Amino acid sequence: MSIAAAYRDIRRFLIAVLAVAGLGLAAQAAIAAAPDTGAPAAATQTEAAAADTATGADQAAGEGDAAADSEGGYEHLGPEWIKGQPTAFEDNALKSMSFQDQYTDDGQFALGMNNYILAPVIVFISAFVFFLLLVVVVRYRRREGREPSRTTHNTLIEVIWTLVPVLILVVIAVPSITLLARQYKTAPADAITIKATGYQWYWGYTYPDQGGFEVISNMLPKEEALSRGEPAQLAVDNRMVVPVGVPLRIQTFGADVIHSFSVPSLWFKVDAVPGRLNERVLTIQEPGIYYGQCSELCGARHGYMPIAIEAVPMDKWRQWVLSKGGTFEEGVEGGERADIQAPASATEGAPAAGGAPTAADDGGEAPSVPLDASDAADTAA
Ligand SMILES: [Cu+2]
Repeated sequence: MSIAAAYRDIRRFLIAVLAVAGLGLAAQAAIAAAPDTGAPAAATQTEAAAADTATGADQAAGEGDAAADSEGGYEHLGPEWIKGQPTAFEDNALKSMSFQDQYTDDGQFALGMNNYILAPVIVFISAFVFFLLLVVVVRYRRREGREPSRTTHNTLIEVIWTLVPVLILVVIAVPSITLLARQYKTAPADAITIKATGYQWYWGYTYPDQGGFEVISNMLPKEEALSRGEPAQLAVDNRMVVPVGVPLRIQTFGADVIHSFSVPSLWFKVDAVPGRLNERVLTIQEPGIYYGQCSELCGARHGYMPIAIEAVPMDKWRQWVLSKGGTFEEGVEGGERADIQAPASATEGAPAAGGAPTAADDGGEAPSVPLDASDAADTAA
């Protein structure tokens, strides 16, 4: 056996090792991208809180100071109920780069499509192209002196490299269009309407079916959020409280500029546009707290108008509505309420931009406009 031949064998072995290592890494990435359904999203931050507070919505009463307001006997969910929030890189590097766990049917469908169709297709094609490139670079390098084939117009190869991509696109298109259609589904007639209005720079949640009261939601200062066991920059003074397991007709509206109502763990993002009422149906599967953020650059404090949704069982939600002075029409569940959906009446109760709800009304808790460096650094990420 000549030295050249041995050299060639070693080279082939090295290529094979590289290819296997590449495929292995790709497979690992695909597995890591799969949802970790066993553990709750908020593990590290809330485990301590959960340990001394037994789970169960009614037992949140122990979290006296965690409740922003408890009038009317309604106790807010404590931090052990946090389900939808981002993961820090330090806590779990892979999870911090992936999607949040999903708590709606659409979200689970979309996440499944990503994990079981898109990610494998991307990984396979990338690995395949990389492998071919590697073979060509090594095998036909000048020093070897091999003549590559100059084949042109090979019918079989051309048919293959046309049909295979078409098939791949069809495999992607079917669930993709299905997902699009699901996201455009209109809310059923008996859905509960909640209107989220974006203001510079906070959210207002109006409940037109329950008498039209509005809840103003401002971000909590960092220390206040952390003392309640909630994530800084995401915790708010008044959450958007909604019933779990029933369809909600979420309408969005911009009082001043375009905002965007976005909650990643609920697969929900709808722009809030001035002069226009957008809507999308939302059904949350489990009780819990789900955080989101304004996702349309809307001005200086765009990064300081988080969204916090508190999903609770229907009877608890009714209790909350009553505590806010809301009302329940008889027969509302099945009745026709088309008149309530009219944009004019829906916008009437909303305070003007910079109007009624100010920092002073909330006890001056809202941070003032010149941001301090630590806040800015947190949001820059
Ligand atoms: Cu905004």
